[in-house]
Amino acid sequence: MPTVHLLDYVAGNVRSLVNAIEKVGYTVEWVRSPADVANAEKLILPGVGHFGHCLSQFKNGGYVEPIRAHIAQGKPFMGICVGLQALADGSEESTAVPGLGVVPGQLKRFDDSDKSVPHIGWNSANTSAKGAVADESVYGLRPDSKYYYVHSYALPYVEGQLEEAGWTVATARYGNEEFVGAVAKNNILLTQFHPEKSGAAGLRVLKAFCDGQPRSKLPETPSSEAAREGLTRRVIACLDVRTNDQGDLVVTKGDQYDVREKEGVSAGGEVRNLGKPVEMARKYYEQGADEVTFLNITSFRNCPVADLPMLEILRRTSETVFVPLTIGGGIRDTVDTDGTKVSALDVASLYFKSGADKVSIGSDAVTAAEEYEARGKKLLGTTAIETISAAYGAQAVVVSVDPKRVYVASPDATPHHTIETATLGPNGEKYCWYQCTAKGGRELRDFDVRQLVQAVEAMGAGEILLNCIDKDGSNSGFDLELINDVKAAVKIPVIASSGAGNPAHFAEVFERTPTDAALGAGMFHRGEFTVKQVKDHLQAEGLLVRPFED
Ligand code: 1PR
Repeated sequence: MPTVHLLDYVAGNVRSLVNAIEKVGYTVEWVRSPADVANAEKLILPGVGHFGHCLSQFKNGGYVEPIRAHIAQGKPFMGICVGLQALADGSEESTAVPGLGVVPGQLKRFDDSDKSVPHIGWNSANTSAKGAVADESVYGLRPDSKYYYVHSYALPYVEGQLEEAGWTVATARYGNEEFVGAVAKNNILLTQFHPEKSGAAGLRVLKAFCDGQPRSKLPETPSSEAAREGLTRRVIACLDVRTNDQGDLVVTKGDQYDVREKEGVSAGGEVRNLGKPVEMARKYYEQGADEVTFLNITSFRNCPVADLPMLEILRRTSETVFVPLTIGGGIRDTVDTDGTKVSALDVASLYFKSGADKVSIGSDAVTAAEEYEARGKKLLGTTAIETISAAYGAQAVVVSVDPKRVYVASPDATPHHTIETATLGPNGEKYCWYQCTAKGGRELRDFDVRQLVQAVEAMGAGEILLNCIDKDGSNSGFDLELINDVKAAVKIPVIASSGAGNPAHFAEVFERTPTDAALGAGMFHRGEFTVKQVKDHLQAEGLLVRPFED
């Protein structure tokens, strides 16, 4: 198989990129020293995390001049995400560190006064009238395709500026900000999105780069509706995984977190077995899931470092599933079976190396947030959230929240933040607060959800996975009051979870709350609805979704 060289200078999930390159028919050779760059014909520079950190590593490693030489010789070069940003003049994220100045422009942070930051999800990379010929596809990009982005800083699009310098530009729109999704010129292709995480649309871009096919004909000119720009409504399939009584890792699903059968042939307390994790993840990918999340729900009973089956599940899933993968369960400082201390960062690194794009932290986040509050909101820099966020970027750290409603007669009855609720309590109470729990709902804490989400946002979490124990497995729709309350408290994206029972529930949560994504589990696992049916319904309601491409 022909080869592509990949520069190995940053942390992050390069496994998915390797898998995607192999999927399009190439093998990867690693560039592990500046001297290796000279051997590369086609070179890809991946990048995640902090602009300044990446560039410093890149410069200290002695890569700047070899890369400039590679580009100057006219050899194919592709930069992905921070790999694009590194070639700009500089970034607001790290003003002291200049970029390589190949692409004119300064990266700016998205304005978070009217939208969540980071920008996470599927958006366009539309070349129409931005330097491209009307019916031409640049590196396989199509105006009606969507690509996976995850970043807080972007190159603002200024009409005509890059085009005048000879670049073809593909743009995306987030809120009222138009930014550069990809740029191409001669032998250079730079994408702000992750092609390796963008399903078939992204694989097409990688293939066009690897095949040396910068221009091709668009199969058809899409309608303006199909080419509508903007962040799509993200639909996530979640797989709760645990060992059943026979010792097999299975996908399970609880009602209010109780995963044992209550009726039917396996009644009597067997762990519900809804299928095999890798096969089910693939099925949801093929149905058009925008992301797949695995939660190892009994992690606290075992040491995750020894929990090799979850690592294997990720490795196998990332070979066939080219959308973002999140893994949760047991991300915390721990002690291995041989007594060695293993930091949360090391645990997370193992997962990232195995194909995860994000880790989800549950119980440990509650403890860390309580301690942060008790210290008078001072950051320590040593918590799992902080260390993983510093090394891999905020976008790689999800905090999974497992709250439970506590009803009170009036707000004065508790020191916690309450909401007035339309769903009255058992004694007609009109107010409730949301109590944080840990260890899968087993431990109740004197800490409310607002305290938790604000603390973890300050610590560097990039996203909240907002479950609700009262709603979990109920098929009665999401807890809209909880979601609205949490959205009002933080700037980072929120994933609504728990209670989805049919496609209309997804439309409802997107229409009646500003949630950034919505997650379903049981309704998909039981085969009642497919992800595609949910997305078709959202589209019929006029909501923008990512079209599934084969
Ligand atoms: O605490 O860092 O080890 O992480 C453990 C993780 O496992 C947490 O994210 C926690 O939410 C999860 N977890 C623990 N116990 C259970 C359980 O069910 N017994 N599952 C559990 C939580 C909740 C959602 C679920 C939605 C949607 N699962 O992921 O998929 O509620 O369900 P639905 O659409 O069927 O209503 P740590």
